[in-house]
Amino acid sequence: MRRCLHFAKAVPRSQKTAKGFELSWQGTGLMGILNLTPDSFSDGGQFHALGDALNQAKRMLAEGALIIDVGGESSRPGAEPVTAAEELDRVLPLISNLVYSDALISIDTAKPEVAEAALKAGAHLLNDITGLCQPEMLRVCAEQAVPAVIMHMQGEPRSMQLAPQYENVISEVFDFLERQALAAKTAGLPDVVLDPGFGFGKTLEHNLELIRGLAKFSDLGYPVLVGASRKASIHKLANIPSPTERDPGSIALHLAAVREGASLLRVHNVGAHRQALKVWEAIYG
Ligand code: HH2
Repeated sequence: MRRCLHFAKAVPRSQKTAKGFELSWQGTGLMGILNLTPDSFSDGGQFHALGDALNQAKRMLAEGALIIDVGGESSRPGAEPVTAAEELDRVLPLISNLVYSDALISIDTAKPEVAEAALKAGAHLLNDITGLCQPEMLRVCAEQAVPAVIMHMQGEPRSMQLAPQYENVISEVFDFLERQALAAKTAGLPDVVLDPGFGFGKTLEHNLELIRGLAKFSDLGYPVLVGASRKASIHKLANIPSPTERDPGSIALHLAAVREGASLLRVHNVGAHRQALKVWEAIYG
């Protein structure tokens, strides 16, 4: 399980090394979700005002978030795409303010032009649900010298949950992540994080299989991130229609992921996860 990430330049809380800068963390790192969208499935519309978004970022940092993941476009199943201009209008004011804190900021976008502008405004890494498949994304990250989260998705958000199909979900996701990590290295990115993409073109059984088989992903030598927070699988398993009431199920999925090698979790409720992880880590170390 890798618990550090390499950067080409100094980022908050990083240490200088012979090759650049390294951010390392104890236990499991939490990436706090901050969506500046009207339609995200759980926090949509909640942080529209800049003040509310900043307060939420501060709150997540105080609760122990390692990274704040800023997003301006929902990727929930069936979500309608937004233009790059609209997405930038949503995310840039927050990023421009957050750079004055000691937050490590990731930009959650599938658009190279949004990534480029957000990174220039001060975001420290890219979170790409399209897994760096667009050559432009590789170029942007290489030019800005930032690491990226490579996430696996089958299809695209509008239709990905209609009929997801795999012969072997673990090996297909593994092969994709291995290929894209190599592409990132070849393009010159300082580092990557690998994410199997819980809920992105996957049935409930595919999602559970990926969590059970997650240990294999650590073999690639990169930090592994899982983002199951409040997702529909929890409703399918425990009959909880309201996403905001799915934190207990999120924590259960995430602790299983940590047991199988995840060192980063993407979550809505940072405080609740921190509490659960403290207890869990006291038992398993
Ligand atoms: N999930 C979502 C968005 N971005 N990024 C990564 N790396 N991994 C994930 O699992 C992931 C992600 C979807 O969740 P959310 O941002 O809460 O909702 P929405 O897409 O509706 O804004």
